[in-house]
Amino acid sequence: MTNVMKTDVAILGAGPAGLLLAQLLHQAGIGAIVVEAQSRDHVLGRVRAGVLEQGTVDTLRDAGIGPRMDAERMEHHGIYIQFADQRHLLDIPSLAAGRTVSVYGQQEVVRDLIALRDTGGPPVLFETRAVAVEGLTGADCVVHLDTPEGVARIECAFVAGCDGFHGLARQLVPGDRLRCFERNYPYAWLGVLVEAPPSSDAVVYAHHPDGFALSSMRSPEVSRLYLQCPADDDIAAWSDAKIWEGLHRRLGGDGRWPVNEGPILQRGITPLRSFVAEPMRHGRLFLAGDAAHIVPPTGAKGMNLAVADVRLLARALERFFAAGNEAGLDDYSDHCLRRVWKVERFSARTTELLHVPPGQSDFDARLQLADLDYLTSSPAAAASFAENYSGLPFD
Ligand code: RFL
Ligand code: PHB
Repeated sequence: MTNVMKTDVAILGAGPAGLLLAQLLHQAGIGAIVVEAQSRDHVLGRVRAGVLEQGTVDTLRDAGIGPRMDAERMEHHGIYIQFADQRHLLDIPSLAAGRTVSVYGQQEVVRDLIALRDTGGPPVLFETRAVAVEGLTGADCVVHLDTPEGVARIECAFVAGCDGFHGLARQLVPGDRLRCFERNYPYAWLGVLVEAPPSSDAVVYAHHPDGFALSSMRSPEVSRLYLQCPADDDIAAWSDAKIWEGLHRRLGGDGRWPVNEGPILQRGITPLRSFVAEPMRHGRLFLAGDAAHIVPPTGAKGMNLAVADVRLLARALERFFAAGNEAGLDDYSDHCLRRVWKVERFSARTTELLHVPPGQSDFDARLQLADLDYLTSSPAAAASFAENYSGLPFD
């Protein structure tokens, strides 16, 4: 017999977007069920984003994941921009009205949000894939599920599509209603998680003639490092020795800023992409996070954008369930997209500023150095960068 569940909001995906939405709805007394195609261990083990805007930290704290995040996050008062053999500090708080950014791994945010689910409120059904949805433009909808126990379904008033770039939700919007905007980049990031203390007290963004490199961290004992590599590169082509040689050369400044080596705990290649789907609503379906938009990771914005969407969606649903007021739901897509496009802009421009495209002309290489010089020497340029990096206002 088919298992039938009923709730107010079915949430597809237990990434940061889906898990945070579940918690915010729980706080507002709205029913929800989260379905996640992957296993719990898989979701907990994914190493991804690291930088949280102050608004994201505040939102997560209000959502109740504060204590461990506040004890373990590393609050940063700046970032380094390195190019032409010089390293420049951008003092983010002094440039952006006191706002800071924090380094706290996405997998820790996910772990904290799953831990909250284990103590009550909406359940997360792992290894449960949404395979179809009916009734999005009718009075109620039904989400059909594949579960380890067989097929099941959720009857609900709304569906939140928080199932990432490769999920089902965006495909539920009819082709003639959806417009997608996309850009692919001719390079990718090779990322390594390393058992070694961070090589610097702040995140370092390095432009080098061989390509971009980034030095970040996850804890006082674990570093996170990235190297620009060709878009079609194979991780098997990168021996440990080649990875370290690339990192020392691009980040090390001939020994002035040594890169700490250690065992490589995890490695992978991530393509870089900019993508926006419009609109972010179709009937009873609301898209949030990577399901609706992707940014290249250079600006450290992906998870922060997901949090911004979910804040708005939770507030709109709250107004609907408390007072039948649909204004927030009607405005959701336009409201999100105004901020999304500004963050797309910052992420694309920062990517172009720091990476070396294949076949770059000498003229473009000089322009890029002039851009970097302008950013690190003009207080106006630095303030504009810091305003975006520390996070544009939510509203
Ligand atoms: P997620 O995290 O992809 O979660 C979607 C979830 O949906 C599940 N799913 C389904 N579940 C049920 N039924 C279906 N049919 C389903 N289809 C899919 C998936 O299994 C998955 O668990 O999306 P969400 O929640 O929108 O979160 C987005 C963020 O994960 C992403 O934007 C960031 O990781 C991007 N990102 C960064 N963002 C930052 O804010 N700061 C950073 O410093 C930063 N660095 C990065 C990044 C992403 C990276 N990679 C690997 C893409 C660095 C990297 C290398
Ligand atoms: C990370 O720590 O993984 C990280 C930091 C800064 C970025 C992207 C990723 O821009």
